[in-house]
Amino acid sequence: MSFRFLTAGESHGQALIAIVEGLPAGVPLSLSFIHHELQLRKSGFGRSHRMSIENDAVQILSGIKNGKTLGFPITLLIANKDAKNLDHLPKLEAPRPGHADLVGTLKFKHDDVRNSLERASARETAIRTAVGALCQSFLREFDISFLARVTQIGPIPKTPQTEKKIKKLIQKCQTTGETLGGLFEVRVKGLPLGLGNFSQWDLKLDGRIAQAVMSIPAIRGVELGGGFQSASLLGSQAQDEIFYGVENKKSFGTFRKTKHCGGLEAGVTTGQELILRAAMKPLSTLTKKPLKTINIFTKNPAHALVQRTDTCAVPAAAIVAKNVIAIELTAAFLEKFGGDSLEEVKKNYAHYLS
Ligand code: EPS
Repeated sequence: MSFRFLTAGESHGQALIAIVEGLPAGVPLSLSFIHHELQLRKSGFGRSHRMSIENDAVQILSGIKNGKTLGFPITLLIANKDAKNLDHLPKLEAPRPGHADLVGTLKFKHDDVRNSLERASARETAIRTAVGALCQSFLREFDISFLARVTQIGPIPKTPQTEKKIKKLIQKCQTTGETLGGLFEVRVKGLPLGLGNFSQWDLKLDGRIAQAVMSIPAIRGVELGGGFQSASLLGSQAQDEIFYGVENKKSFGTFRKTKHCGGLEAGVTTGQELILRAAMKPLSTLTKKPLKTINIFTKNPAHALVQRTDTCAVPAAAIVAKNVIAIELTAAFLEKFGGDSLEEVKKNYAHYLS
């Protein structure tokens, strides 16, 4: 059975839901780890007031018994504390540039910009983070571990020395109603050589990971390893030369002295660390100086609608990225080593590495 999942829910609907299928039976899952990831997603300076309203407590409605997966569909639910009766809210007419507002309203022939805004909201990433946390728990059984960190906020590189400067910039933007983007990095250690497949374009793991990260609202760029900088290097400088002779079963004893390829060659993991960086644009709700738009009914010029927003959500996006990458890696791992029970998957894995 292949690994797959779906999410449902609106930002101010009753709940966010995911159904996750294809995790083998016997995977230990800790609710507190899922909550830990969800709390990380809510954290970071510059987040909106919504973060203090929601507790993001996950309920597991199916597929888990005594803290272990049963091998059946797992249903996760996060109730929205800020749920509203969406039938009775005033209609929104002025789509924000840069959000789903305009394209969603015209595409679905809605008469209310709110409809698309509700589903396209980054609130959906809460339930995807919960799915990713399940996947991280599965991958941990194979000593695969994840790290996410913010490397830049707005124009300021993030170092211990610049933290105060960044905080000040975010505070200034909070007062002026501006928003800030930034850069983050995700690293994954312990991956075996051989996840992903170049025999078809859509099986290539670099593409699948990039798509997952690009699907996070406001992500505008993704790079692996040397990424965009490698464009200015010579061929002799931009590859990771191959050596042999390390005690690393996961790479069959091969190793590299450089990290240009970011842990993937031809869409297949090499057994080195996976290194991904992404760029997030500033969010498009500007609370004090709304952008120019049109009224969808009159077609007259208007100011874009204003609603609660984050001033800066880059730390949250980094956590979400870590988790959506965990989802793609889990899918690829199960494609290669899949079985109905964790024991079976572990046997397949051990056999491959031996
Ligand atoms: C978010 C929930 C949203 C926003 C934010 C992220 O909640 P609300 O709309 O009630 O404030 O705070 O989403 C956006 C800024 C966006 O543009 O989508 C969350 O849970 O991450």
